Amino acid sequence: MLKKYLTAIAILALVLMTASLQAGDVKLTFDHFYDGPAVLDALEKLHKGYPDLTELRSIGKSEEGRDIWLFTINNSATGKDTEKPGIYVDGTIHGNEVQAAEVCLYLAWYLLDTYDSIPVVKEMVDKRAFYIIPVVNVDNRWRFFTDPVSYNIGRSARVPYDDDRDGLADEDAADDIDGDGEILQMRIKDPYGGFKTHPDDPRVMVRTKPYEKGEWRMIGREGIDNDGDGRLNEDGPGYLDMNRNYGFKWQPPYVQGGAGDFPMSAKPTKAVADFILTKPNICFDYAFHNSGGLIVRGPGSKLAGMYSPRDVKVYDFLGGEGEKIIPGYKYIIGGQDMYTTHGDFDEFMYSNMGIYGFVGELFMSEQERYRKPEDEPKGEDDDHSYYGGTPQEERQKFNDFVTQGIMYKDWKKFDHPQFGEIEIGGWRTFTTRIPPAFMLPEMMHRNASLVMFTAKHAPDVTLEVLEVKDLGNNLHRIRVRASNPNALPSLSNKAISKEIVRRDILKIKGSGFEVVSGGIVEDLALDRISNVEHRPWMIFSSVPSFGKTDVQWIVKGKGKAKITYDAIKAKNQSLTLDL
Ligand SMILES: [Ca+2]
Ligand SMILES: [Ca+2]
Ligand SMILES: [Ca+2]
Ligand SMILES: [Ca+2]
Ligand SMILES: [Zn+2]
Repeated sequence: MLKKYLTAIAILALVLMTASLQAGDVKLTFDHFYDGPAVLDALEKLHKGYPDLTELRSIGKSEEGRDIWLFTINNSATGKDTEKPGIYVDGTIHGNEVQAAEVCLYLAWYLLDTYDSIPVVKEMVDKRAFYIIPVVNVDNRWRFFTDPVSYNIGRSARVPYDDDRDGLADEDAADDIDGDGEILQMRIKDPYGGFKTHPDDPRVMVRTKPYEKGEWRMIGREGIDNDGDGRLNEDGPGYLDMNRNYGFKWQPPYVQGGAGDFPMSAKPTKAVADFILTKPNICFDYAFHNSGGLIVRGPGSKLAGMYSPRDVKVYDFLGGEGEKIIPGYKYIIGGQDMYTTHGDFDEFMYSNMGIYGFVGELFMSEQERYRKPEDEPKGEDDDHSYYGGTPQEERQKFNDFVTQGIMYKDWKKFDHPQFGEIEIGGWRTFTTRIPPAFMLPEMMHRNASLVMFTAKHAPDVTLEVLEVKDLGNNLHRIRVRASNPNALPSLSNKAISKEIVRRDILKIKGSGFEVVSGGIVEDLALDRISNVEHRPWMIFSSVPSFGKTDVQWIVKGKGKAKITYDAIKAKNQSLTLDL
């Protein structure tokens, strides 16, 4: 009777356990943007829905006192997070690059929602730890939804900074002078202003030829000269660019704009770096930004030097596959194909921490086209006449016929306190670096899929016995192989060469025998061994990308031997054998 009762309890417990892991329990939709409170609400829902697989905690506070939320996905039933390869993913270090947070939320939701239904996802969640920070710049992403802003306002941390060195900090930001809740553009009638109205579309201005008289002058972002210094909007909140504030070869603001007063001076920068230091198992990171449709790797500057060919091979494999997973995105080298950056997160992760990583530049303006592929025009990237190679009048057609005109605000007269009669209008806040909401789901799924692809390629090391050979005289030769079928090695070449992380340890232990020698098998066929000089039972090494490391021990005596593989960034393994 008691037995029956206990069985019933066990079954009930099992039912309750599986109930908390039921897929599809948490309904999140991805056809819109999540504002500040909605991001936290989504994370809380996911945590509540999958308490056994997730953890939600704050890693610190921002300048304005907002929490920076870390969402960890780890199945504790299959081990502690730090015992598994870790994948770090973040978004929105630049507060205006909002959709980066949605990609992070989507990734978290997808991994949990399909845990039961897609075997590959279950395996990935069971074997990896995911550390996801959807919003690093919590202050300015929050404000992107509450304050009047434009698509290019809010990149900075909320650290006051005197940009124009007049002794005042943040005294002249852009202003929503017409009170419509957005910061748009201002133009004023001026025959010498360099722009004229497009003959087919009065919203569009085109540059005048040098000998031509024009009609308009662009006066910049909506605003007034708040401090009366004769300059407009010259000193908005910040500027401290957290992605120039990290510690690897940090350069002062006169070399690197936005670098801040010293490395890690912004609170979120420091909080993220401190967190990374607590998770040495992280083997790959993905940081989402906009825009450009890019998969970017370092080096970001010449100061970082060349990356080793071994590491470049790993990057090239993942980046090459990434271009197929996200059609249209290009895999590039930041400092070479884009522009030089000092003190960025990606370089910190690779050069200081020895961790591979990509920057994902979301959004391709080319997708907002209104033409047939054979009619591709060739334009330069000029905000006024062209954007992303697309003439502005074509972009307007996309706006009119594909988004029903919500992307653009028509020019409207306004009496400016300093300029007199002007006009305000232009591309609205959720455009230009941000896609219309209907284009979000595919972008999120494909980018999350590339993260999952790299996660699958985290090191999975297995041990096998190649040989136990009786050499006579009570001696045995043991050869063991540690192999890795995935693209990420157990340690990057950077981590090994700079001794950032201790190497993997292959160890033989037991009683009744003595380890006479031990070493790495350089060539199995030629019997070429690099023997270790001291403590031959313990061999420091690593397991390469798509490869193996063979080790050999010669032992004297008999008994049971336990062979272990102990790694920082791969799961530990062990096997036993009888001698
Ligand atoms: Ca100032
Ligand atoms: Ca406005
Ligand atoms: Ca000023
Ligand atoms: Ca001013
Ligand atoms: Zn960015």
